[in-house]
Amino acid sequence: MEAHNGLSAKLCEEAGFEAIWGSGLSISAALGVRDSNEASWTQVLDVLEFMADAASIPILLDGDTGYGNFNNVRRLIKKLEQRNVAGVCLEDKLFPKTNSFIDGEKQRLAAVDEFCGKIRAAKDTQQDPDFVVVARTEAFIAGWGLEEALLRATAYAENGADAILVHSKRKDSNDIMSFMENWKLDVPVVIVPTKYPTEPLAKLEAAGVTNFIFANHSLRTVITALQTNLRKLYETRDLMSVQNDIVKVDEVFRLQNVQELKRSEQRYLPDNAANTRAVVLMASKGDFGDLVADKPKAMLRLHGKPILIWHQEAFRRQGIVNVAAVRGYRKEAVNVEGLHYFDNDDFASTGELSSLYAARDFLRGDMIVAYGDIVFDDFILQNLMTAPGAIKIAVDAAWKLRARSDAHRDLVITDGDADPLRDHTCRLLEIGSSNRAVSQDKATGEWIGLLYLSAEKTGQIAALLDGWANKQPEKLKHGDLPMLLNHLVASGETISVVHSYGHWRDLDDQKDLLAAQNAEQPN
Ligand code: SPV
Ligand code: MG
Repeated sequence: MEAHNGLSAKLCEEAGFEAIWGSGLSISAALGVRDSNEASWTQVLDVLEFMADAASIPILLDGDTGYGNFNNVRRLIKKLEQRNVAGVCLEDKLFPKTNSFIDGEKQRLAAVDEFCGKIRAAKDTQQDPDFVVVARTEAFIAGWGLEEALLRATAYAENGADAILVHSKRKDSNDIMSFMENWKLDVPVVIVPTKYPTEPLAKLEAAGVTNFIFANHSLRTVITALQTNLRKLYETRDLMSVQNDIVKVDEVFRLQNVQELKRSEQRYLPDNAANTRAVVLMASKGDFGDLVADKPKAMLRLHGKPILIWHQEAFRRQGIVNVAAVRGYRKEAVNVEGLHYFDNDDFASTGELSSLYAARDFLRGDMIVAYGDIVFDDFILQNLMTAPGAIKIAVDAAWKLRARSDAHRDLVITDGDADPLRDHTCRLLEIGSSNRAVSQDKATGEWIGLLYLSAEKTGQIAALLDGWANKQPEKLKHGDLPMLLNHLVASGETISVVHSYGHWRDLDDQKDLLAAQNAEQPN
């Protein structure tokens, strides 16, 4: 059965056919060119490669005249074998060939001895003993008749052809039947009954034909379907006019074996971003005066968009679609679509850990925990996600260049020298929190407010917070994230510090917001 690309090859196999005809006519037509060697042989080879990858049944390439002399045939055979193509059919015409059904009688045939040399060259070149070389005679097509057909077929068989293809353009099978009556060699005969479709194959089989090629019926099916449906769509401008006549998109996915990719992603992409969740802590009011009279600061607009949407989009660009926000102050004004919401109604008297714990049900799997009042460039989050480590924080090594509102909050001390170029990741030793001051002299950077936790660490921290909720509620109530990080370091956890230089802002007050609005857009 004919195929002309990977998809049609796969459909041939699914329909049950035993082998594929890589038709020169169909491949060139599908490429939008004529069957006159307008597509180069390597362009045809590229199509064959897709076909061979898509189907596991054997493919017989319609190799036309072999695209040149014996030497071109040798290279063709080598390349076909490398691509797992099972065989080639060579025809005794002259390069550049013309399709047999176009002015066939005017077409010149190759000299018999020259063509026999091509067959021998092909057989001598093949490495796989199962590779098949079919010799096709166009004697009937070119108007020479039975005698020439038999003479040529015999010479080709004697020079090593594995099968003979006898082509005819009569509307009946008389050429073929007379050929079969006189064919005495033990070499199989293949036919292409395109022009005599009313002849029962059983009759030809009884006459000794062993192989039949349906040479262009996939392509012609596609053309019919396309012409019908495209016309309907053009005329009606209504997708429903073809809806019931076309396969569902899911069928396309099935043919592409999308499931296999999904399974493999699970196997080979352990840090699959699609499984990562993010939680944005945005419950507190902040020092924003009138600007936050009716909404929390995460809903303040920066370059036309609420800060919370900047977050949502930044996460989505890294493949994180499962995002939660913990609301508090003016929670009713937080209306960004597509987020999970949790509420810390005690926001005025509690700290960040209470907000994080408000999202307790969301705390599972790989997680990003983010402050709600920061904006950052994509690479900061990307580096945080891809750096090694189970607990990671994004830290700005250029912190001294920033005007900071707090003397030591979020300043980090690490075991490295904080040069992001030399020392991309090092370990956190200590971080400034509301209950711990760190020395500015020893600080190597400032935590940006992005924390990454592997699924295992998310689970452990959720359990730790459960314990505090039960036994030390005050700790949970007033603790901030740096305090949690210091606790983890003290209990022996490794927290990796992922450094960068600048390219982020925190928006602590109106001055920050104004500066951010006047600066370049993030990303
Ligand atoms: C082809 O399919 O390209 C063939 C068969 O060579 S035919 O078009 O009948 O010549
Ligand atoms: Mg052809």
